[in-house]
Amino acid sequence: MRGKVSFIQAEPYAFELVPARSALLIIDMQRDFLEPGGFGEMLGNDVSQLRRTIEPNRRLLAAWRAAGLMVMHTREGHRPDLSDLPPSKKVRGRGATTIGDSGPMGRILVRGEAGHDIIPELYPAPGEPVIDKPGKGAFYATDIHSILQHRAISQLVVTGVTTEVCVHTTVREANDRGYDCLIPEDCVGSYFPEFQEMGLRMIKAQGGIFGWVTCSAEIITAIG
Ligand code: C5J
Repeated sequence: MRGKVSFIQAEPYAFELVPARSALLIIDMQRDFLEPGGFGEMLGNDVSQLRRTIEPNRRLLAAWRAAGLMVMHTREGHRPDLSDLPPSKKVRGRGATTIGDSGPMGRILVRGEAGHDIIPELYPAPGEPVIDKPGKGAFYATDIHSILQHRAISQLVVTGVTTEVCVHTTVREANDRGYDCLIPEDCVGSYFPEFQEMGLRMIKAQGGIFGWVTCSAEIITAIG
């Protein structure tokens, strides 16, 4: 038995949501990526491009929680001793300040530091698993797949930042492992508007090669 099915308007075609088999996966809504004065802004990025996703995510998260469905969060970051940081990632970008160095909100992308934590608006509730991932994808070097399998989850609503990096990598990893991924476009963000647009187009191209794209209001209506 699949349980109740809700049809959600999406591209390239309607998504058959089975709430009992679905998890909301919120990617890397961390202070260093989103907050003014954080690492993202220090690198010259326009954080307003990401901050516009906060309110839609907040509404979707509230509806998802009210429906009693599974929620998971991820954070990109590394151990304080940086032993899980590939040397290639440490030097990438040739910046003066890189991962592990002191930044505006503590050591950059290091677990336990203020900037590494999730923004207060979307803070995980007790019982919601938080996946600490050293890479861009949520499935690389984490236990997320086991956790989802134990809960018989086969569909993921994926939100968060950034669209073309950690959201995309996660959706591709999930797709290859057999999960159906639905992406509400107002709940994912990129510092670069052109990457936001192309990132979403890539997901739904060729009959939904990596997944489906919708908006959060459609999901909220379906689970209400
Ligand atoms: C994420 C990044 N979360 N852009 N990280 O997308 O480095």
